[in-house]
Amino acid sequence: MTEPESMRGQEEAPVPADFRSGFVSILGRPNVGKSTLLNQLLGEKIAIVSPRPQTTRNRIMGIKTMPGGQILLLDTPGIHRARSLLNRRMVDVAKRSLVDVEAVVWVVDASSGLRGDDQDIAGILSKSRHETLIALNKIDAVSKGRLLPVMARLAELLPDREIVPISARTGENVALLVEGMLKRLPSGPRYFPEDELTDQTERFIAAEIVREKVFLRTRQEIPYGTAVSVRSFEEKDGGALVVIAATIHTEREGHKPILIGKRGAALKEIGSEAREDLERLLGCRVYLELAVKATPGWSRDPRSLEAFGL
Ligand SMILES: Nc1nc2c(ncn2[C@@H]2O[C@H](COP(=O)(O)OP(=O)(O)OP(=O)(O)O)[C@@H](O)[C@H]2O)c(=O)[nH]1
Ligand SMILES: [Mg+2]
Repeated sequence: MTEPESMRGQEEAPVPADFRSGFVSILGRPNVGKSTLLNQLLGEKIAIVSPRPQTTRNRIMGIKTMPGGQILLLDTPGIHRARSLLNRRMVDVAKRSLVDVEAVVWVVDASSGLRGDDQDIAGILSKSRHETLIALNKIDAVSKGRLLPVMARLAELLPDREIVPISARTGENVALLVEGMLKRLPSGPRYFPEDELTDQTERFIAAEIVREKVFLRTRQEIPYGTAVSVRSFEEKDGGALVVIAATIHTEREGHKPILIGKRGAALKEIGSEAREDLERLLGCRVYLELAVKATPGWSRDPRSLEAFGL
């Protein structure tokens, strides 16, 4: 999602003297709403979201530019006690995101309360030098009375940090969170052009959107055994059409017929839902061709993981 280098920075407004900028990592255990928060902060959906834990597998940067500053937001995979190679890598990605960031937003889920993984994260953050803000998320789903004990427990786990109760879904109090982040950033330049939203390529986002639809439509171990690669991504008709060919890889041969469905019905639905999202994001017509391929054991094989960008 970038413009050509030569177009950058040409007609940009000058940066005021008190402009602030820097990296903020969005951390938390799986499923607390980190990606929903990133999308809400940007006002655009660039990170995939699902009701299942461990949806996000990569570090995704979102760029929020305001008159007073530019926040480089890092959405990260959920931190948990991982066993599998894939999940251990995901957790490493999240932990590594702490290197070189100026501040951290720790997202916790008010609707489920605090869990063991939250305690582990509090442990990590209590030892880190980072300025930390706590986003107590999903307040739209709980009564005020239930927030207080969670806030008290948070203050025990990680004393003296600002807690901002928010709803990443509705946007309630998210502006307050932005203020808190900005306050914690040093003065600095505008690193990216104002209209740039992410460092992810359109190709990567296309693969992710297909994976989101698989996560939304499949159950049990199937979504976790799925990876998506984009075979080709071509602009046609002077940019009026994008033709994308992608492959959904399954961990097992037996998962293939489930993803394809009766006479291809399941795959067709995944394809048309993904196409609608892609058309909205790319602002043009999209032709999406999907194939399903069994790549047994990919999630345990370091080379396959690398090939999938994991
Ligand atoms: N009610 C409510 N649901 C939310 C809110 N924020 C996120 N959710 C839901 O929580 C689920 C998980 O959201 P994600 O944004 O994918 O969570 P995540 O922390 O990125 O999860 P991983 O990528 O798996 O670590 C989805 O079903 C979201 O719709 C919120 O503010 N209120
Ligand atoms: Mg996520």
